[in-house]
Amino acid sequence: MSKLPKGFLWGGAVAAHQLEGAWQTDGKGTSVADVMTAAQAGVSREITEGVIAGKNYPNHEAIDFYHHYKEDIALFAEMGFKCFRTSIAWTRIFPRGDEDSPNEDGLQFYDDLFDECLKYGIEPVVTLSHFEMPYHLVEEYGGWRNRQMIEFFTRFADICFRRYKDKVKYWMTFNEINNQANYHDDFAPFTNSGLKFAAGEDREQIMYQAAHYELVASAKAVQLGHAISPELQIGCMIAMCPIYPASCQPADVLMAQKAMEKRYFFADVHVHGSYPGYMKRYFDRKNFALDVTKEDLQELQQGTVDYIGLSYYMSLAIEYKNDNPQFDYREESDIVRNEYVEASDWGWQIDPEGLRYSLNWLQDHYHLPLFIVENGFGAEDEFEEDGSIIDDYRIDYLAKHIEQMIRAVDEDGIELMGYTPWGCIDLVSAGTGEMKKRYGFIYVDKDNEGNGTLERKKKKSFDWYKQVIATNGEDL
Ligand code: BGP
Repeated sequence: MSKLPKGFLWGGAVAAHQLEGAWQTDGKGTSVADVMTAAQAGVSREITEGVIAGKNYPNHEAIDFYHHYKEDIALFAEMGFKCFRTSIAWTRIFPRGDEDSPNEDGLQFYDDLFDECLKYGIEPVVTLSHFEMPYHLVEEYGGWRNRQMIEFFTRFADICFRRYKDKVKYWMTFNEINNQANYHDDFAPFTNSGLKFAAGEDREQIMYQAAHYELVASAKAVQLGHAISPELQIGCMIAMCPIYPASCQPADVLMAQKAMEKRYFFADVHVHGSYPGYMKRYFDRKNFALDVTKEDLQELQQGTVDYIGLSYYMSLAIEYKNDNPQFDYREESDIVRNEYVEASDWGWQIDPEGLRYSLNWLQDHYHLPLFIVENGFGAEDEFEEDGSIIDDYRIDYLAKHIEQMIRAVDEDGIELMGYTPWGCIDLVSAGTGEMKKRYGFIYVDKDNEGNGTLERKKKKSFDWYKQVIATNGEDL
């Protein structure tokens, strides 16, 4: 007897700009992801120093899902997917973002894509904004630092809900909305909110302002969607990365609690429709002059979400440093290595029990159904002599996480809608811009330099995941 409910939504997850390619096809406009060279986007870290320095983020072609989607969805169907999470590229629908009417060719592409999924009984699960927005809105309006974005986004959301309401039941508004809180890093605020910072600007204040406009836009979108069809399930999407105290010293425990508050208050606003007291105090203490109107607060109240989508890859640990009297979370200096868990080649700490902990934490705080819409292991795959890819490390990671997920449902009573591992087919890494950091059950022949035939090939994990789905998680 399976411990997961019947109808559990097994599937896989991707995002438009990381796999579609076809960046200028059928009237698509330029998005933030399309201009992410080191120089233009101000992107830091590996992207400036690494393999694609001086080039565009390799999403212009990516894995050309735009022209291969039928073949790819057939492979997902072969694995037994019940759902497929993707995003709609805003720039296919509104190429510049501020037009009055949408681009019909872009709308048609997603009609065809969703029809192809439904042909196999695969439910599309759709994120409206997954780390991209029309670049025109960044250049012309400053991205989400500008209140006008609310209007542009809700127009986009409205068109999508109306057009696809009979094909798509599960929606999410903003991918990993809380990740933009990493404002020290140029990458997260740029991809989430189209923010570029000038020297000397108060980045943190601008980020919270942008986040507020996004939260209001999300709440308005939820209301629009429900008015268009009460059948629609509209969720938020939170990057879940629990922060443990480095020790049981009370100051470490309090520090971890404060850090969790700063990272997850976004979910409070989405779910409860208001800002928690500790964030209001924080804004006051920092003297942030945020543009938050009475009408905004009403919108937040009226547009609370139906479920929480979450990504889970790793956990973190935090230590209290004596120079931080307010217990204000500073990821760059207070986060420490957790010696009890291992890490991937990219330093992501592997912690399957952290997934069970996260599901319990979220359920305790929000009392809403949960949906794991990302989880996975980025690794460099190598071919065996016979041309096969034996990705036991990926199977091991996923099996251990699925096991903890099942225990959360079975032993802890978590209400879980489904599980869609990230990058079910190899795609461009969001954080590093690399192709070599692969997550897929399906290998795609494309390298960091943009070379390759784009041929698709099943890895060992393909058959393994097929069996997991067929047994509803019994056979790991
Ligand atoms: C999440 C994003 C995805 C994705 C994933 C893996 O934060 O929602 O878009 O890419 O992380 O990250 P990376 O691609 O950096 O390995």
